[in-house]
Amino acid sequence: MALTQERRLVTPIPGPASQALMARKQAAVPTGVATTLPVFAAEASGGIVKDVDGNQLIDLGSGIAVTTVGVSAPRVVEAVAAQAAAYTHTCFMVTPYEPYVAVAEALNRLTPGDHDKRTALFNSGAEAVENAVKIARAATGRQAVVVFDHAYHGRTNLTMAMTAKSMPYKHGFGPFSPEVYRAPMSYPFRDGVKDGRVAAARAIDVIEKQVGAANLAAVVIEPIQGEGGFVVPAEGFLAAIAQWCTDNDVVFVADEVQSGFGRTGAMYACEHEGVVPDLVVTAKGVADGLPLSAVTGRAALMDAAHASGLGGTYGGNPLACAAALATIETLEADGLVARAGEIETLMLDRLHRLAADDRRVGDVRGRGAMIAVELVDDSGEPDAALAKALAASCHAAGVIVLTCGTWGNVLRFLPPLTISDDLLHEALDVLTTALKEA
Ligand code: PLZ
Repeated sequence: MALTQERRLVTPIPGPASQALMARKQAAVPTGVATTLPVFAAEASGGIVKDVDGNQLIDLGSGIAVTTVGVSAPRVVEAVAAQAAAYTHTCFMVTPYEPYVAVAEALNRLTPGDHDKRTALFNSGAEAVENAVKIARAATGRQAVVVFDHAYHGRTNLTMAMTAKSMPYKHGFGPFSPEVYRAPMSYPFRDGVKDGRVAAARAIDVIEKQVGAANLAAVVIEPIQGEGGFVVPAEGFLAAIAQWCTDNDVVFVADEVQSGFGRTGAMYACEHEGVVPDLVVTAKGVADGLPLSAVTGRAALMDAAHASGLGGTYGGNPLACAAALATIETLEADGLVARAGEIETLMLDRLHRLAADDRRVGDVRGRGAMIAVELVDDSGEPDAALAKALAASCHAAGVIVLTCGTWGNVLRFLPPLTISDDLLHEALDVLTTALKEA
């Protein structure tokens, strides 16, 4: 790897070079575009991000679950460079090219289920979610969309409506797209319902009474919620919702933007529950940082949209497709999906021990390299201040961690699958110290 895989602080965080860049940012970039850390990146590889002052930070964020195969993975760098030299763009809607088709073939193979599938490519997660809704509406002739409490689906107008949390994602940005309805999520730590079928019955009752299956085009759900708090629904919840969709000719859409592509120790998180979605949305980890997203699904549904009904100038850009093919090769050749399982074992073991010693760690959850702790106060109420303080201590000590959750009280860990055990342990040592001192 290009950088020595070690945490090293040579200045306080942020150092002078980062501070100077932050001043330029403030003068050039609007306040709305905020940053988690006040440091600017200069270089990154493996589990390390090096900043412009020469500090080396342990990366437990992967750019929000994007650089799953390791930032600037060697095969990706090589493939993108070769593609850039051949052609950067022709527009697939004008003169198509083979890498797009190869990515579609790969996603048809890698997504759950062995039915006949088609894949359409886009740029961002939100754009792909929107297209999944368009396809479901075209296929069913219905308009309503059901999403869940704590959901996050993006920042475009339709996906803002689908996202649950007002601040910061929606506040002041309405009016929002109509025909979006919200059902109760299964959130075992908060709702106490450990039987997923019971939680599903509660959601289905809301859907049937407040929307009506005959009006409903799609149910869109994150198999493990991301921004909403790494909420893993109770076992059986996803399967029961999916079965209800099948029984009522409603399109079941899995938003696997954050949970997909090897992140959770399976190619897609819904595989842990044996669920086969009608449509799967992929983004983030699919192309190691190049903007690429996809909707993959049953051929009959995908073909419901009329010719030229789907597209976009950059969708399936050749550089992003080359990156995706190299990402897939890396995941498969290097056994990284299995590595996510090892990371889960290591992290859950350490974090469960932390929780046993400290009541403020109310819940430890997640799968693979998508793991979180939910922090609570003495009465079990969400403790956002503690999450914020812990994140700040980790950042100051050179560990990149992110927060999430409806109440902002969840610390989440999304390391690249190429990170070493040593770096993971060191990062967890930093967290343990931070908790003791908080
Ligand atoms: N669906 C499940 O996690 C993106 C958003 C960060 P885009 N999550 C990170 C932020 O604050 O903007 C996400 C997701 C799920 C959809 C999206 C949207 O993906 O590529 O950010 O549009």
